[in-house]
Amino acid sequence: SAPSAGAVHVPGWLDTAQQRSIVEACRAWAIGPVPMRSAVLPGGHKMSVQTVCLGWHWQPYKYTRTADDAGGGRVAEVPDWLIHLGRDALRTAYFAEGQAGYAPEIFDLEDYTPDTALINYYADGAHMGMHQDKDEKSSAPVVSLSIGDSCIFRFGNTQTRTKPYTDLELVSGDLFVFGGPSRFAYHGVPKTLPGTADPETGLPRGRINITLRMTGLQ
Ligand code: MD5
Ligand code: FE
Repeated sequence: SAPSAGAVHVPGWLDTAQQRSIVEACRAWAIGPVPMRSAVLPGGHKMSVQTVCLGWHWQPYKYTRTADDAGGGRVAEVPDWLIHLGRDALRTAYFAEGQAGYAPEIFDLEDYTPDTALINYYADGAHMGMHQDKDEKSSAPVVSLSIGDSCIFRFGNTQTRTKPYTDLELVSGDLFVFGGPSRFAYHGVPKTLPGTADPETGLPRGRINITLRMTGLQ
């Protein structure tokens, strides 16, 4: 089936108050126990996006419990409120009344227990090249939350990092769930749109994206 079968975009899912409290939590996580950093790719290129991780520490291209590339500390746990927010996101995207009816083989929502969250911060000019998320050993959906500046999100296909792809705008408060065939599709963020953030969220500049994932690791 089409890669878009399990991909559901829910514009404006988070209200301003929810976004504000998430931004506040991100400000604390960005400081420690493992500080936010730009990961360095095997070829030596430093990513323009800055990342702080919960549960597991992601580095190109693996998950570890301790941050061997950022001081060696153990990352903070994924808080229960964020796990519950992830389940709410799936409920909205896949099970809500009037939803197009992608019937995930997956589960029982209670089986959705994201054990890692990657928090990406895009300062002005930051971007993310086309890639697949395949460091996880689970095919459970990825929940993506966007706060701050809008961005152009490039949603591709499972075969190549090039066309066909669709460019769409992700706005502060938007939820995107990537399950089913879309879970392993190529995607990227060619650019953010500086100056589009609403300061009421507590993030006057830049873009935060949080992804909740099940790693399938022990
Ligand atoms: C972001 N982050 O906006 C994006 C949102 C990353 C990353 O790409 O790896 O940190 S995640 C979007 C995503 C996940 C899994 C599948 C697909 C998209 N997809 O099929 O398009 O910072
Ligand atoms: Fe990704």
